[in-house]
Amino acid sequence: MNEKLQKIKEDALEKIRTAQDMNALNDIRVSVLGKKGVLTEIMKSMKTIPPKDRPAFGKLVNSTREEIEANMEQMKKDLAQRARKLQLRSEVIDVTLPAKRNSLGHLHPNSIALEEVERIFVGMGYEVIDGPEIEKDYYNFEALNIPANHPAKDEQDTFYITKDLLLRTQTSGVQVHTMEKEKLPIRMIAPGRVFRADELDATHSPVFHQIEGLVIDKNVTFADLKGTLAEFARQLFGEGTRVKFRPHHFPFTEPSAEMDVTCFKCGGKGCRVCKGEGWIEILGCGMVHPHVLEMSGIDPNEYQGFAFGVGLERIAMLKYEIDDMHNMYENDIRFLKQF
Ligand code: 2NM
Repeated sequence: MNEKLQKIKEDALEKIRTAQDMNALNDIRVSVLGKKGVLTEIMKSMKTIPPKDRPAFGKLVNSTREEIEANMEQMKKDLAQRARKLQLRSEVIDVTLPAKRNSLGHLHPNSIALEEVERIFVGMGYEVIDGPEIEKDYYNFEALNIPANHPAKDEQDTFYITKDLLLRTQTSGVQVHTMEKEKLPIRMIAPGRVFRADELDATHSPVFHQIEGLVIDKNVTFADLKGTLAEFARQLFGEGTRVKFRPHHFPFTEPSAEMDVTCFKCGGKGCRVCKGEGWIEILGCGMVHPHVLEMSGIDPNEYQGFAFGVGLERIAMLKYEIDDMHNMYENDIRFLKQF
């Protein structure tokens, strides 16, 4: 009997020692200590041994049970610890690894330059106004005093959709809509995409951007135009920038001029940016032609205005020293990232 007990104990301890998880341990508990377990069964065979040996045998069964239970308890703790270790190892995070970089894209030089120009004019009290890219011939040409036989109206230069509809070649149509609709005075700029039937080369593109400005008020003179545009040039190209106006011709302004600025790179000595000239042509401007005011319902005897037009690509390419127009339309991220 004692040997049988010894064998049960050794079997049980060996099974406990090699148990792989809690389930295995539980199976051992049932098969050894459970109601029908081997240790319980052996207690029931107590009556087959002589009465005088029974207390000693009972003691031995109890101590065996206690030893098995203690081993089981210890193994339970070991298994729990082992499981926790495995879990921690599988969840390890290397906090010294570099973070993943998100690629954020980049503003186009046109967008950077436009924000700058808008900031300057909004700071002087101008409104930024949008308009349609498809215009009636009237708003793109006729209302701007551009006659039917003007070379700009040639099909070689303008994308016509129908006889009367076209892709705007300048944003002046927006100014005409504003003069027709809005109350006076007006202080506005109209930035936007414009279209010309050009091939893309180093300095031309069939699609480009213009910012045109318009001021209409009582007693507006050419001095207001000069002061405004000189201040614009100083804010855009730097405090030391000087400006000069050369007589020019536009059908929609009289008198008309082109404005040059001293080269922001060399200060006027002559360099690569200004092609040795010291001066850079930056915009066209003039006093709004009385006929243009009249056609939009404004009395030129009561109100006068000045207007100007700037090429956005030209400004951006000058400021960021970009020498080929192709770069402005390819949107190569390696190019865009530089500004
Ligand atoms: C330019 C040059 C000079 C201009 C004129 C007008 C309007 F609608 F008010 F008559 N808008 N923009 C203008 C004047 C545009 O671009 C070189």
